[in-house]
Amino acid sequence: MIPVNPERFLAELHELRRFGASGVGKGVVRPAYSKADIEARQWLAGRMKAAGLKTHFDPVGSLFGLAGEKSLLMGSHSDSQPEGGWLDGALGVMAALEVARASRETGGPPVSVVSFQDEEGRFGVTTGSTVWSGKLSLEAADELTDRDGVGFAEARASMAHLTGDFVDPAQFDGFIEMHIEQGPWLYEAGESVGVVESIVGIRDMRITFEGEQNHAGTTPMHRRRDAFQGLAEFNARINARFRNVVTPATVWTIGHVSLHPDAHSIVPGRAVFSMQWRDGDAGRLARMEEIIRETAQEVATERELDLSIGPMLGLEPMDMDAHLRAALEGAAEEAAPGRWRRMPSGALHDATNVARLMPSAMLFVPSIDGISHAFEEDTDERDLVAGLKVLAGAVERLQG
Ligand code: HGY
Ligand code: MN
Ligand code: MN
Repeated sequence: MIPVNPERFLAELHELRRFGASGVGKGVVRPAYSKADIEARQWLAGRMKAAGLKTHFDPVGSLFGLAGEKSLLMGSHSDSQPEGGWLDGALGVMAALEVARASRETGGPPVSVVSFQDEEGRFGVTTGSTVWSGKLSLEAADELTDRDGVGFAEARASMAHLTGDFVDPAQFDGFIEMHIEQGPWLYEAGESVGVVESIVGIRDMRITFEGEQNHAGTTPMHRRRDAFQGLAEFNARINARFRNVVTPATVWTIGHVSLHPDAHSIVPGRAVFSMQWRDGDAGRLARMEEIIRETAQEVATERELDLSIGPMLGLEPMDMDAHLRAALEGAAEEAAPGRWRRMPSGALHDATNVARLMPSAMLFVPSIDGISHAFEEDTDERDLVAGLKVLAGAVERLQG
């Protein structure tokens, strides 16, 4: 097997979490294009170079470590959520680097490494790999803004001194991404490896209700055009209407809400909120979209609110490649006999976008208590090392 070096891998993984360390547990604050993100990418480029890879930043700041010949691509992302864990994305990047380096050191198969930019969607949904895979043009991406109104073009300009052209995907013959599960199932079952069968689809949009800002003391309830009340009514109605459409695996989230002017004594005139939903079936996502649009319009009409709905971003449900999966399954059986499973991914990953370009697969390791997108995110280091060995074993099998 490719002789990976677990101590070196773990040491670098801990070094990476220094960039944007939150000071709470092992958490990080490393959103795309933040100072911490750019510094982390420059550090990562140094480690890739030291491993003998040719480094290249593409126009949006995704960082590649290229083997310089037809190679398997492995990696994930190194940007984080506004409050992120130390492993989400980072694990896949550092595991890929360790396998690529150990393989290179021992004359093994060529492996290239990638850290995609803005997988966490500060500006959209897996923005860097969505652009790289051609699903979103750079021009269209440049129109995106984050929740504070910062434009993607403006943000990525902060890396302009580092970036070059897009990397040609034809030099890769497949993609494998190692990632934490970010859910409870492996951890609760006491298993250490998950081989992903498919990744759910996602839809994401920003919705705005505009009413009338007014005095919270003198404005009678029946005369208000209260944007928050519109949001509250909308939320109650979609929860009721989704009941006969969804399954226990379907999820939907209003994770961002901004009320204007956000004051105790003022009836909110504007409510801007994110509406995100995910499911493994594209038809169900479409039916939920209809309910969302119809219900928003219905509430706006009833409450004399103006409604505006931003562009809908999304990715389709994606099956993982059977051949790559078989290599992961064989390696998992060898490294963790009886302690692995096939499973779906409820989280989105860059692998969804890369799978449109080449055969792709994913490998999960457990998340303690199923926690992720929180500073408390963590994984037992023995599971991190087991996952690394499965990754290396799969690369070996693919070469065979
Ligand atoms: O939201 C997701 O599924 C991913 O972690 N960005
Ligand atoms: Mn991730
Ligand atoms: Mn994430």
